[in-house]
Amino acid sequence: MRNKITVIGAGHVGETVAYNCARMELGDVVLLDVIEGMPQGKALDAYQSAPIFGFDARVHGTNDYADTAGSDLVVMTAGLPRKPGMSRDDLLNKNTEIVADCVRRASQVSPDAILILVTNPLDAMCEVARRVSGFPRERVLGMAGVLDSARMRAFMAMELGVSVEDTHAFVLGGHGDSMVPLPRYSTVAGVPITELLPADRVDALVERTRKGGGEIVSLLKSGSAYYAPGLAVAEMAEAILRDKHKILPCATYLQGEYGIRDTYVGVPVQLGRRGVEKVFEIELTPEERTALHASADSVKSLMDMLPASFEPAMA
Ligand code: TXD
Repeated sequence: MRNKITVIGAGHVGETVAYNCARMELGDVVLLDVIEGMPQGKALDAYQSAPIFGFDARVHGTNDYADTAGSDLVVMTAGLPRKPGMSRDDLLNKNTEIVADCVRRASQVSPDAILILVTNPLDAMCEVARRVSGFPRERVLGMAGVLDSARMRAFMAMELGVSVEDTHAFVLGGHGDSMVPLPRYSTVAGVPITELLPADRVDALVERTRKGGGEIVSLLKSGSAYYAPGLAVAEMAEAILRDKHKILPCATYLQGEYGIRDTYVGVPVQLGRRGVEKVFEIELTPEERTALHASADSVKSLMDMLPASFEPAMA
């Protein structure tokens, strides 16, 4: 039997997630949005590419949560994107309302699903979903590190003129300006970039990675990035649904790892059919550790602004 994947929010990121999951034959996809007709139209268009591409996965558009029942994976992309000059945190209040409502409805009809959050501010939205769904931390995680690492890899390939396939990058921390790219763990064919580039070029790469989302927002003028974000989610979905035990940086609820507790923050985790199977604690220098803690503190201050209690999904 095929997996069932629900994507909530059929905007730029949602449609890209849905299309890539179908194209990769990860399962049948249900694309849901509040706007009537729009998810149905996009789903039909996506499915009409199946005969050309040659993938066997249905794509179904809907406005009704009943159609999402029994999903193995629910990807949450609904919410407002940033406008130029806005920080991800400026989206907190409106997107908290949207995410709480969507996760409540989705988790009621798919109580065994794994939830991947995409909506910004990412780490705080993961916490909203965890509290509303009541799911264990293994089944509520967020996409940011895969995208931020891909951005860093793209910048490394551009800077060094090498194949993107030879690059590997690690970006930890919250999905915001305080994220922590780790040049020591970022390599080209296994060689750290700190040995390949002068310090000022490494610093420039780190800075461009931190501001990678904002760079696209200001170029686009309206909306934010979606090709790389959509594919980053599909990579996580594949690791989970194909039980690959793949190690990827994901927003995860830490319970003492890295000396951080009760906060979502991006760290390397192993993803498989049960969701987050293991949190990896990699060796950090005192400076890297301080930066990770500062990033976790900024996530925590945002989490403190969330409503004290949410109506749980099973109420
Ligand atoms: O790395 C990351 N985590 C991110 C996050 C990378 C890129 C985008 N990131 C965030 O994802 C972005 O800041 C936004 O918060 C979300 C979605 O971004 P997208 O670019 O897809 O926004 P769109 O195109 O505006 O789409 C949002 C859709 C739109 O179709 C709305 O009608 C729908 O969300 N929406 C809803 N659907 C269902 N239910 C409700 N309540 C609802 N409200 C809005």
